[in-house]
Amino acid sequence: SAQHALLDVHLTDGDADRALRADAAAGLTAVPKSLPPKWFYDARGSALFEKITELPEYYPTRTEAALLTHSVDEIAAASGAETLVELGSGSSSKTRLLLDAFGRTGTLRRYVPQDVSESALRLAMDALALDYPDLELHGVVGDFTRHLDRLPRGGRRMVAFLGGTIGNLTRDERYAFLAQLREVLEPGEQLLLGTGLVVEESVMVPAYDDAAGVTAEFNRNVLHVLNRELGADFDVDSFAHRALWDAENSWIEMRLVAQRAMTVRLAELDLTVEFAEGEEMRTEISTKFRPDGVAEALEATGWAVAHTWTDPDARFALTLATA
Ligand code: AVJ
Repeated sequence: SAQHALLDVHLTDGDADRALRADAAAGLTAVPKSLPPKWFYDARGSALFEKITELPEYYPTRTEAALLTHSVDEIAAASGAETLVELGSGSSSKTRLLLDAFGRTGTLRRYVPQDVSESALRLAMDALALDYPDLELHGVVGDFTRHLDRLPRGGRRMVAFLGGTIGNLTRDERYAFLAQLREVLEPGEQLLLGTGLVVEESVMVPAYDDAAGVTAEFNRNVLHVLNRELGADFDVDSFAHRALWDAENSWIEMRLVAQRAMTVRLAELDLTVEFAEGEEMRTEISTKFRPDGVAEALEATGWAVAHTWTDPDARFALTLATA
């Protein structure tokens, strides 16, 4: 394991299991039914998401990566941070772009990756320890919606929240998240926020409904997770994938559509749920922003926008804000 590396664990397998039970019980008994997107990401779901990022239709990941490649030296120079915190650190390619740029400006001392998966975090930290021997590593296993107050303090921090993941939150959840993050930081510390922007519907919808059907498999994977973890008996292939643009809410919504009437038993919850033929269950929202919408949310929650970088097609934005 990585030398000189610290790892704080605020989230155990038992915590995750309790949260899944609570989310499934609430979501499957609600009208309409829904499930939170965080349960897509078991090992298979994470692998399917990696495949999604390579699809021709799924532009957000490669757009953000190109934008970051192009702007990372400006970001590091504008930031001057001593500690880089990354929320949902998952894959490390974006991390390395940032670490290399901060290496050129010479201010960075410490990297604090935060993720829900302890195993993923350990693997990422071991690899980083080899390639960045002078960098202090301090991993945090936790949920960014619940454990922001446990982020290690000290060394002027920049918190990176990339990938457009903030789009998975509703407006209320987003404002609460931004306000809480602002609260736990010291004045002058920073946030680097990645957000998907509103573009043509004909570009956005296929990104969530690809021709090869990878996103459909990713969407249905949440039912495999419930079958395995909660002893459920979802007939996974009897649910169809649907993606739509909700203009009023400015989000892409993914749903699973029951192809026939079904009775599903969740043994571990002692719960039986009925699906009508054609019934739709929401599994994800992915909010897309107008550029001033990002600034508005930040300013309303106590942040000052320092700079915004956008790709040439205005599909994605990186915003640096100061607490
Ligand atoms: C990783 C959450 C940013 O919302 O675009 C990809 C997840 N869902 N295809 C997104 C996702 C369907 C993705 N995020």
